[in-house]
Amino acid sequence: MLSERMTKALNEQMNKEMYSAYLYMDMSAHCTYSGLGGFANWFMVQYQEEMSHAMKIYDYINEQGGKVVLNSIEKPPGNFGTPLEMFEATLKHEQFITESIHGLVELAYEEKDYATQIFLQWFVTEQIEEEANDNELIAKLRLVGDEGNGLFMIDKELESRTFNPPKK
Ligand code: OFO
Repeated sequence: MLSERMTKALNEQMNKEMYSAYLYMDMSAHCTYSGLGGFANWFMVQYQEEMSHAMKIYDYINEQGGKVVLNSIEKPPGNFGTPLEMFEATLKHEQFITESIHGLVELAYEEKDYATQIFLQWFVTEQIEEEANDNELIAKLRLVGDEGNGLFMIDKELESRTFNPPKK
């Protein structure tokens, strides 16, 4: 059973995950428009991942007998700049999400909510991966700079990313 405070916090986190999905969907559109199909694919897979994160929380609130509350989703900023700037913005956003997840874990400890503590472990691990992926791409993009060939090669590499739905 979830406390009122925990239900509210989980609903807020679900909204943040929906915003992440919306943000990456917009970034994907920006990359398609800029002729960067591989980057567009990467961000579209990221969109799918974020939707699955939101749904994981949605299912958990329901399973625990809580009330899912949907709120409006903020508009993404829209002007994304170069691929390097996009990944720097992505990392910054994921660091914000990591902090938010850690805040939820602290609340679960404070409330002695053992079920939610276990539930959140998946998200703690996932955030390590999310930030590592962004850091790796930032390093590669810094290496190639604005050089067309290098960007083209990274774009090719990102074409192969596929979405693997998380296990229940
Ligand atoms: Fe859901 O991990 Fe990114 O935001």
